[in-house]
Amino acid sequence: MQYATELETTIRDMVQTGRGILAADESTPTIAKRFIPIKVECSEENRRAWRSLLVTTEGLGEYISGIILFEETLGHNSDNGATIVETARAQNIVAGIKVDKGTTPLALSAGDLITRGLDGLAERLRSYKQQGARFAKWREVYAIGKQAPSRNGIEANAEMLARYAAVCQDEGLVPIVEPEVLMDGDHDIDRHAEVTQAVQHAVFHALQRHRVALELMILKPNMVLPGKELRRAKVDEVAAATLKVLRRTVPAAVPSINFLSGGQDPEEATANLNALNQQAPDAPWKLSISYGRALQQTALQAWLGNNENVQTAQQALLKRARLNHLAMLGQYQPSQEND
Ligand code: 5MM
Repeated sequence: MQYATELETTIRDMVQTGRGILAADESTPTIAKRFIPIKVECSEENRRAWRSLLVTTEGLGEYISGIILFEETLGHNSDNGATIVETARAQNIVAGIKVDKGTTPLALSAGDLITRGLDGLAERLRSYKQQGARFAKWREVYAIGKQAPSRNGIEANAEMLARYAAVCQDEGLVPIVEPEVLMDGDHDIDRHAEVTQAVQHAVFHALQRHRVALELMILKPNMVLPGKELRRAKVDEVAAATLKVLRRTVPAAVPSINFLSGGQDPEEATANLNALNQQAPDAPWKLSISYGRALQQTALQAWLGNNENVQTAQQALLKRARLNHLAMLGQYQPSQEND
């Protein structure tokens, strides 16, 4: 592989004990949704200001090793005048880029989605790399229904993730592979486990078929949870169900599993990660984060689009990053929320 050394360096910089990834790659419609509750207009300047606030948080690099950005942000400067990418780098945070172009229904496969964006991907990656991106991220989404996802949906999505990952490694960017089985609905935890297992199984088959080097990628999966409409499961139950699926499907060659938060409350996402690390201190992979909402939510609520609130919002972000750092070490306690 042409860029093996470069990929190894990026993995080494990103996969570190006690540090995780901040997902700040919301597309414009998604960040607009995040701004609605705080009544902030989704203008380009507000999006820039928000991402600037995140990367200029002093001390963030102690707990965060990577940040996923949206395409537009690669061209933005932070408030200190440097690019967002350079500002992250100054904190020892590697910048990466979401390269998928969102989901669309999978034709003739009711209930299944498929993600777009493979056409021209290699050319786009070359240009993102010139702008400082060292890793990429692609998400496939699986909604649970009576018949969904179908076998066809699972295979088609796995193929997309593997083709994307192969192109990334061929261009020297570490791929984050994100198959997200949604927690929307009233399915129980066993059904979520069953689907997550089938999805991961197919993803790793496809990755091997496409010769993706498992040592040079990061997996970003969902935790195994009951549907949102049911009661919240106990942390030990979530950790046990999640580990069972991961042990059955994820080869030990994968260096790190960085969970998405998927709509969990920030405290719930931290507590579940902590239980995972407590139950599997000797897991072959790091068990870390690539949280979006669970890292940003409290900071957004503190910011409210007001410059005067920047420092308070940064403290809120730093607090969540620090508590998740403790959870990566299995040392988090809910009482630390009050520190
Ligand atoms: C599942 O979403 C990813 C992780 O975020 P959460 O921890 O909030 O679940 C996130 O990286 C997502 O892929 C991006 O926000 C992009 O989402 P859209 O919907 O804009 O493609």
